[in-house]
Amino acid sequence: MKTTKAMLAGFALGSLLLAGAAQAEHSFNVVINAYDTTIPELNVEGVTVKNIRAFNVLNEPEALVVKKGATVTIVVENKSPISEGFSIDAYGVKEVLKAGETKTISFTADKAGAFNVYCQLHPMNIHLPGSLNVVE
Ligand SMILES: [Cu+2]
Repeated sequence: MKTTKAMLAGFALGSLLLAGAAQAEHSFNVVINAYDTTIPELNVEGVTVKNIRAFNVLNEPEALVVKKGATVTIVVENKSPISEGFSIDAYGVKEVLKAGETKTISFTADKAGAFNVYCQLHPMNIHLPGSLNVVE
């Protein structure tokens, strides 16, 4: 009887330790920010161009690093004045966030590698691309 109880306790403890090791969690706060670079007037090769507007959209932080097998939670906040996308193809993530919107995305990082984090709505050249790095 005594042996059985001790074995059960040992088994339960072992299970807890295993579960603890397997359930590493990583949480990130990502901010999609827009920098409005309005230039009122620009003269290029004798031609005057007015009201040049460009948005530079940055994902902050640029690199998310997690251990393979971890549960990943990313809280994405869109501070851009327009809708922005948030995609990680390898993990089936494809979200659209309206201006000012915040979304929480969760998945298990079960594939190792470096994956692009990008906005699927706009050309790549107005965004600074981000990456998700899943390490063994
Ligand atoms: Cu975008």
